[in-house]
Amino acid sequence: HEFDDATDGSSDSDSDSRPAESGHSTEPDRKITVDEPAGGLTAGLDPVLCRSNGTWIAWGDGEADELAVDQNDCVHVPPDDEAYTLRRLWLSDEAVDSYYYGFSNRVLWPLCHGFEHLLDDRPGDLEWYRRVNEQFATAVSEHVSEESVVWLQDYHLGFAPALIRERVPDSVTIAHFWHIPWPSPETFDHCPAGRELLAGLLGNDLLGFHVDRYAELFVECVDTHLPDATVHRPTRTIRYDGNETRVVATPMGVDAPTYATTSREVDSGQWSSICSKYDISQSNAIGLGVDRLDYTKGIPQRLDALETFFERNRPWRGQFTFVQKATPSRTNIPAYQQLGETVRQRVERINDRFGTDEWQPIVYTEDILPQEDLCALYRNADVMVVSPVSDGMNLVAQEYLASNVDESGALVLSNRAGAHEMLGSHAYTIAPDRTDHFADTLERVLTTARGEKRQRISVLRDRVFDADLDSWMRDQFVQMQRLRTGTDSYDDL
Ligand code: GDG
Repeated sequence: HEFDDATDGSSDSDSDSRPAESGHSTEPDRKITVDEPAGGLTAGLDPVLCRSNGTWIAWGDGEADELAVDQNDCVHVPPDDEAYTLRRLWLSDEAVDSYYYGFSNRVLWPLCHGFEHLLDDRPGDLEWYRRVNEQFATAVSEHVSEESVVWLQDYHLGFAPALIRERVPDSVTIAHFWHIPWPSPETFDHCPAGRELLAGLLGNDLLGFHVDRYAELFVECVDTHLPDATVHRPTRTIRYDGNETRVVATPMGVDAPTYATTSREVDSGQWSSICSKYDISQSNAIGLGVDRLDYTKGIPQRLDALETFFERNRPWRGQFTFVQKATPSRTNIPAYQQLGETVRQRVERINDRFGTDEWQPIVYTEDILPQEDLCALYRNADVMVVSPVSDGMNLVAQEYLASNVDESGALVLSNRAGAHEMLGSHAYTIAPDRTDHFADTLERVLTTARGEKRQRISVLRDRVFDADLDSWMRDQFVQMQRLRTGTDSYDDL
């Protein structure tokens, strides 16, 4: 994969911002090497696929991927073991532009996050979305047997479940996880081919969302927009076109033990070199934001709150530094270019206004950090600020908690993140647009006694470890198994 590629049949949308994707690269001597993902869903799926000798169907990219595959566009993973098959699909530049940077990210992404005003339905994009979904469905049909389980990831494959259903035996189980929010029926009204999308998703046996609210809104949308569907609200079961779909909420977790271990391994030398690189050695307190540069993440709102904070809290000038790590993403879409400009200008303004020769209030970087450096920042940040305007879950909030092994930090969390349902009770809650309250909360966190903060973070860390990536995966597979056989045994799958 390239950096901004999330168009897998079974990869995750957070791969949008993960630098170390699984894939192939060519060394100067043209030797092909395998890049393993550092964490997240991609790494989590690896053992599941190894155990089931499964097939991972994913969009391939670049010369190295093409050189790695056999005549059936397949490659064995891991290379020396042949535990599972990675099947590559090849998309033309036009397909990528229209399917991925078009319908997926100029229509479905803004729509599902409630940014209807940014919807940009260009001619031809929908048709490419349809075609690529068909391409995935055909590839799936070439790899299934009677007993197969097909697991789809995310909004890039909204039409695929029904298309797969047409092509495979009835005994095949189809499940799908939708990683972003689901909109209200009123917002969904703006969706081009909205009925086709609902019908596509109702090809699934199981459809998962992060939180109850999204699952409920999906059922409401079907009720409103698909009169031929029979909806049973109490069990969130929908019958449509001869198929039955169960809609569930299963909040995704992170690989908490790995984050904690990596953080513990960060030594003081490594931390010192990060401090000198970002010039934060002198600060008494460090704030941190880690986001894809996306208009849903509420970065301008966070900067407004920081500006107000520094305006009101003179003594914290020179003492508190906020590190904002922003990863450029989907940069060929105008709304993203504009956001990038806004954010950079606003950082400059705040730094001009309050900065001195020795100190800058905001350290802004678009660097892509290795996992170890990210964990070092998570471990040492006194305040983590996660302030999206809309966010399916937000894994960064959970990664911070897992990595803050000394339990010395605090999480400021937007009430609009899916993660708020899981962590809201002990995080410091803010509403991203309420600048004054947001700034007050920052001040409150910085002045709260250590003991209180420790109590809060300790509860939150337990939650993140209890509901980690592994438990999320198990949950999905148990539900699939239940639908297939009426039993709960994950290991039978
Ligand atoms: C979508 C939904 C949902 C970022 N910079 C670096 C880096 N990252 C990693 C983080 C984290 C990931 O990127 C971002 O995940 P999020 O969950 O915050 O956001 P999205 O990309 O929007 O993901 C979201 C998610 O899917 C899963 O369902 O939670 O709501 O929008 O893992 O660590 N990783 C490294 N260096 C960086 O510089 N190594």
